[in-house]
Amino acid sequence: MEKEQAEKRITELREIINRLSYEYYVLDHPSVDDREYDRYYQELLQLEEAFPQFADANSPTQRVGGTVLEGFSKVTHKRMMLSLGNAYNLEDLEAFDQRVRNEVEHPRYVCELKIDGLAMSILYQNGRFVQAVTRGDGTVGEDVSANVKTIKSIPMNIDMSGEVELRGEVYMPKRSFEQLNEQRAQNGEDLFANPRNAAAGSIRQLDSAIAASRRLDAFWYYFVNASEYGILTHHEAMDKMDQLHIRTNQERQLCENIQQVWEYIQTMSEKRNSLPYEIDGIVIKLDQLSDQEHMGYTVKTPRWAIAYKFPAEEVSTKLLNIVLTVGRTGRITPNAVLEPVRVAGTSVSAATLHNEDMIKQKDVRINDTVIIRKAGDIIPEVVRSLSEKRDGTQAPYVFPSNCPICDSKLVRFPDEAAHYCINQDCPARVVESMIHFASRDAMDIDTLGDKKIEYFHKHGFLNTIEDIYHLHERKDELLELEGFQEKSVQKLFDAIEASKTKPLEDLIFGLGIRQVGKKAAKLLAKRYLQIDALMEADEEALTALKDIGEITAKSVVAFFAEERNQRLIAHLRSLGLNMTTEKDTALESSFTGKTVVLTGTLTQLTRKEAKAILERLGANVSGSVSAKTDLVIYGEAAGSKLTKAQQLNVATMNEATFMEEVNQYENES
Ligand code: 1X8
Repeated sequence: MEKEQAEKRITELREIINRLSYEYYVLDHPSVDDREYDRYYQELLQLEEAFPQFADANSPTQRVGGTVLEGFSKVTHKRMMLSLGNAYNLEDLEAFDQRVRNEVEHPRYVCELKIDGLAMSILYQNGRFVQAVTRGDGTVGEDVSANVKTIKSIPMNIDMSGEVELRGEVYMPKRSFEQLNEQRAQNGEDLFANPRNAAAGSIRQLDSAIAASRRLDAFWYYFVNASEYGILTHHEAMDKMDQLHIRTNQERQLCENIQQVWEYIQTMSEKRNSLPYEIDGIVIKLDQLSDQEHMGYTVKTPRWAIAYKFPAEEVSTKLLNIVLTVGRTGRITPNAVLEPVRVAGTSVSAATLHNEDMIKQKDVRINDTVIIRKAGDIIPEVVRSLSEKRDGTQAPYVFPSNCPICDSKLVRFPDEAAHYCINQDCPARVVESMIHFASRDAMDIDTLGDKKIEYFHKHGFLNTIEDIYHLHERKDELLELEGFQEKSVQKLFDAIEASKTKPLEDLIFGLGIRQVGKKAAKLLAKRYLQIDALMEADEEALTALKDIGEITAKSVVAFFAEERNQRLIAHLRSLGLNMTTEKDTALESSFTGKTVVLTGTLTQLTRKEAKAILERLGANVSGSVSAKTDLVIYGEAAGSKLTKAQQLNVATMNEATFMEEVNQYENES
């Protein structure tokens, strides 16, 4: 065959196959049988082999997988991928509607199914699929293009020039999930707990041939830059996506008011189980794009949309026992030991009972039949006990008066629901404190995990935080323990040594002061710069800090007032741990309360988006530069505003630095 002729036929075959795939995978309505499809496919394969000069990465023949990656590269989203705020009942929805009505005159909503899969962003450039990125932490995701490309319903070519960014959900259909698990059971492999985990596991495969074999699919529900194409409403954007042969969910519905939204929710709740894919709620969006823009964003979620979450699945099981665990602060948590039962995709055998009051209030007794569910679909909890099922063997639960670990008397402080073991040497507390100290968010000694700490404690190597830094002195003894070789022990010592230089905020957090979480620790570190200064701070000074309340202040003062804690700090200092931090000028809070001016052409986001981000970070965005301006952020071709800022000695920042700062902040929050 002639070259020109071959090229023409290749193009033609690709178009035919793409159309047939569209009919089959998107419309679910094939016009030809599999054999005919296969003939076209084979013809294309042969021609491409004979004429390799016409190869195209987006050809239908290139979608069977085969690329094996070393890892996924990180990609920063041009616009953050936010999560949605939740609504659990009509009241929540009415409150959302009220917030909207306070700012928008005649809101219309679009209701859609909330697909239980993995959020994904895909990008087309001049009609060609170029990239698929996972949500990640919302700011930075992973490039999973090779795997997403194997999802046949996703067109590799669309009839739209310029850039098109779409967001949607990659999921595993219920049937594919069942087949996959059946197959895994036969092969003696671990089963996936639910379709979402199976989809996530498949998308994380480095070998795209495996991903291809997993029969994933996707729905697309957001045309990110629709307004650039003159589209004015979300429902038009969805229609446009249909025209482009993008697979959208057809159950969407325009609603004129929140009552109609509620009716849609009722209808879909009934339809839920008969759908071939899992949904975990309904998404409600303001239809008018200008209204969306007007409502804007909070730090974490759009204000123009909300997710109604279906009530959690509830099941009954037997409560076999109640056992207490002791946290690092000495706080006692009662836990229900349950007869294992499947809830929301996983087997559950334990659930928290929170505290004594909760047990009393729900009158939960050992041997009761109880209703359990997963709060937020993750943490198992006991909803109530079924008293009608008692057989006389259930006595009201009496909360133990002594610590289950060290037997010292438990204390319940006024105004607190929890009991505490106040024995500072309680082994459970000691171990938990060390686990917390070494954990990722604290000193990040990654080779010193929970199990190892417990093991070392049991064998007398670790009794206090200080002991961690003396471990190397007992190297010979350690090497005698089972499973510890020269190499692993050295790695452990290196990690411990490296932790000595961790920033002050991590140390403060690692100390496990009650009420002092990651955020407060950072605040205290930045404010006091040295641990000595913090140790000397009184309640009044601490309370004066923004975001530090009275309870936290009291707790900090009490912690450092204790002699053993003073000794701990002194000891850690003598061991060479870092106890200071530099004054940080360029940090996320530098935007808070500042007057910021944007100028020039930004390349990574629009002016409006930059403004929205700054406002979310607490800045005041102004249009003109004056002596009152704190910061000018400039893009390309910045003109007089930048010059004026320099004349007035106003701080300036380029776009790249601004993006870095924003990302850093979003990563931390
Ligand atoms: C998440 C989801 C959205 C939709 C469907 N399923 C989801 N899991 C939708 O818009 N129809 S929107 C969304 C998000 O914004 N995080």
